[in-house]
Amino acid sequence: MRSRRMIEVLRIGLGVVWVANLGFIVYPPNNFFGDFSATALTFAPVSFGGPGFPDYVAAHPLFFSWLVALITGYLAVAFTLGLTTKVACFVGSFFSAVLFAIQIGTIFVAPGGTDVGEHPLFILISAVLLVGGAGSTLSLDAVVEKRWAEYRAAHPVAVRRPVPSGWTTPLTLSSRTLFVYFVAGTLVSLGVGIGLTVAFPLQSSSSAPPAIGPTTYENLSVNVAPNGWPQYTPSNFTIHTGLVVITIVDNDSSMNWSGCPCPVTGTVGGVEKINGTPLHIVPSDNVAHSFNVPALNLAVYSPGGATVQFSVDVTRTGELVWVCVVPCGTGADPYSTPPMGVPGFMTGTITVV
Ligand SMILES: [Cu+2]
Repeated sequence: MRSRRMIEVLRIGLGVVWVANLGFIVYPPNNFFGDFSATALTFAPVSFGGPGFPDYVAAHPLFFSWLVALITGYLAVAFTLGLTTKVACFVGSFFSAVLFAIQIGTIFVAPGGTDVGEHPLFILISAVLLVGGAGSTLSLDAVVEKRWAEYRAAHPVAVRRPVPSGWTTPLTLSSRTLFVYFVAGTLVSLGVGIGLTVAFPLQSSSSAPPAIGPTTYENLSVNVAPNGWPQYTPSNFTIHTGLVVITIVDNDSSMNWSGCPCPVTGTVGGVEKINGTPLHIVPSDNVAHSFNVPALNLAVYSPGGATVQFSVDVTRTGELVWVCVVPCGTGADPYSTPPMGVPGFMTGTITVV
C-alpha cells in the first residue's frame, strides 16, 4: 500500500514538471510561439544529423509550436490528475525520446546541454510508473475504474465490455507485454528523432534559378550599443529580388563557440567570404554572431572583428524574418537572454520587393 502511494507521488511530481513546462509555454513574456522559429534555429548548428530538420521546423513554426504545446498540455493534465496515466507514460516517453534525439548534439556544446539531460530521466520515470501500476489510487483513473465497476454491478445484464485498453489498471495486456511495447516504442521514437535530423537534407543553393533583377548591395554592421548589447544595424531593411550582395562588418569582439559545425547554407556557391577568404564552414574559434533567414534557408556566420560578404539569389517577395542564432545573450543563459531574440538587435525583418 505504501509503495503504491510512493508511485502516485512520483506520478504527481512528474506532472508538476510538465505543468511547469506548460507554464513556460503560456507565460506571455516568454513569447514561446513568437520565438519558436528562432529557438528551433539555435539547434541547427548542433543537431546530430545537420541543420536540415531544425531549419524545416523553423520554417513551419505554427504546426510545430502547437504540437509541442498540445503534447505538453496533455502530459501536464494526465500525470497530475492521473487521467489516462498509462497512455501518458507512453506518450511522454516517446515525446522525450524524439526531443532527446533531435537535441542530442547540444550535449557536446558548452554552454548549453541543459535542456537535454532531463529527457532520459523522464523516460526512466515513465517506465517506473508503468511497471509500478501508477494511476491505481489518488487519481481520476481510479475514480473512473470505481464508477465503472459500480455501474457494471448495478447492470448485471449489460454487455460485459472491458474498460478501454490503456485507460485504467485492469488491462487486457499483461504488464510484461506493456513494458515490451514501452521499450520498443521508446527506441523507435529515438530512431525516428535521429532519422528526422539525418534525413532532412539542406536544399542545395548551387542550382538556384537565375537572378530576376539587377545585382544590388546591402551593407550591415554589428556594433555594441550604449547599453552593452551587440546590435545589427540596420535591423529592418528592404531589398529587391535578384542577386543581393550582403556585407556585414562585425565590430563586436571575437567569441569562441566551441562545438559549432557552422556550415554556410543558402548563399551562391554555399560560401561566405571572411576578410576576402571564401569558406564553406566557419571555424568555431571565432563566431560572434550569425545571420539566418529560415525562409531562404540562409545561414552565415560572422566572426568578431571581421568583414563577411556573401551573395544570395532572392527569388521571392514578402516579409522575411532574420535571426542571429549564436548564443550572444548577455544574461546567465546566452541562448535565451537579451539581445538574443530582441527585434532591432538580434532579429529583424527583411522586406523583399
Ligand atoms: Cu548575435
